[in-house]
Amino acid sequence: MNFKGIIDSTLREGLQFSRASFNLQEHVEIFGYLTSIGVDYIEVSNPVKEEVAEMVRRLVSLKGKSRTKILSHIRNNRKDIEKSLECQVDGLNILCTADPERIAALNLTSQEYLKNLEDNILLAKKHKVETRVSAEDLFHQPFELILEIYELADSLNVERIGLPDTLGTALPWEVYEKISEIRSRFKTDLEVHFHNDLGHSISNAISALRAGANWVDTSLLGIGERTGITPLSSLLVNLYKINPALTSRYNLKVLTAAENYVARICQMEVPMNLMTNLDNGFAHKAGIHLDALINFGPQKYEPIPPAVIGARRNLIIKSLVSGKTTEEDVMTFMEKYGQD
Ligand code: HCA
Ligand code: CU
Repeated sequence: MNFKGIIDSTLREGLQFSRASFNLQEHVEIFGYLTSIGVDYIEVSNPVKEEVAEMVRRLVSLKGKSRTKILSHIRNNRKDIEKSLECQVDGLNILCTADPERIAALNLTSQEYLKNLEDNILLAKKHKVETRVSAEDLFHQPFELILEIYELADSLNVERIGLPDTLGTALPWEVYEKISEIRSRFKTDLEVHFHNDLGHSISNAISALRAGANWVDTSLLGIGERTGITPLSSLLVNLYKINPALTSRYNLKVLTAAENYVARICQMEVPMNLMTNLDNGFAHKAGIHLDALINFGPQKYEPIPPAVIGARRNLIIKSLVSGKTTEEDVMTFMEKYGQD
């Protein structure tokens, strides 16, 4: 596995979530959580819109000494690049299309579209900003044209090539095969982006890493267009379980507070399938589970201690399914283990 880091898109993909509309203050708070977790890149929306540019300039001014870099997510479009440069972002995440209908709708031939891309990458390079080029809907659009986009980007030495499963329909083994094939063709770093429509956004990210991808796009809670993308907490917990050294530069303890904050401002619950959900992430209810926990220790029914991600246990007694565990048992257990 050659995992190099995380590109968090809560402030771009996340803003496309139906319930999200972060104001300036909320942008700043989310930015604070992400930099304290220590994600490598933060992707922001396209500053070609002046209201977005204002937020981006503010985040750039707050960046200070944090090692997190800011990337603007833009189209294959000169104006978007010029506006991003004005905002002094560290890099550009250029999203391209290989869809013949979309290119025709721009009144361009695919050769003209590629020529524009070449000019745009060269403009970015001239200003010494990092550049990533991705092709929307990798799993459905014509692969020959996608490869032409990647080959051009690769020949101009972009920092990363982006591989998005835009519709969220790829299965983990298809991801493994496709990423392996693209890995064998290019030396450039590969960035992957998985939507969750069929529920595979986490497994697909892990499969892609196993196949040689280097960078993963995430968002807090996984929020994004439709069912969203790979949740930051889930990706980090997976990497921690694979090998704690993979996550040693991140502060996982902030994950629970960060995801609960985003849930609050989106006026929603943390989804029950995330470990950062304080009600159920580390809840223990069945008599058999409670007995084992109390007699043998929490590792009997916990994949990681809650303290790792700043979460907490919830031991539920006196329910229809619980056995004879008493309040005293729970207190003794909590005194012994805390959240570790
Ligand atoms: C979208 C675009 C995108 C872009 C991903 C990328 C996708 O549909 O809003 O820049 O690589 O899922 O294709 O998020
Ligand atoms: Cu997306």
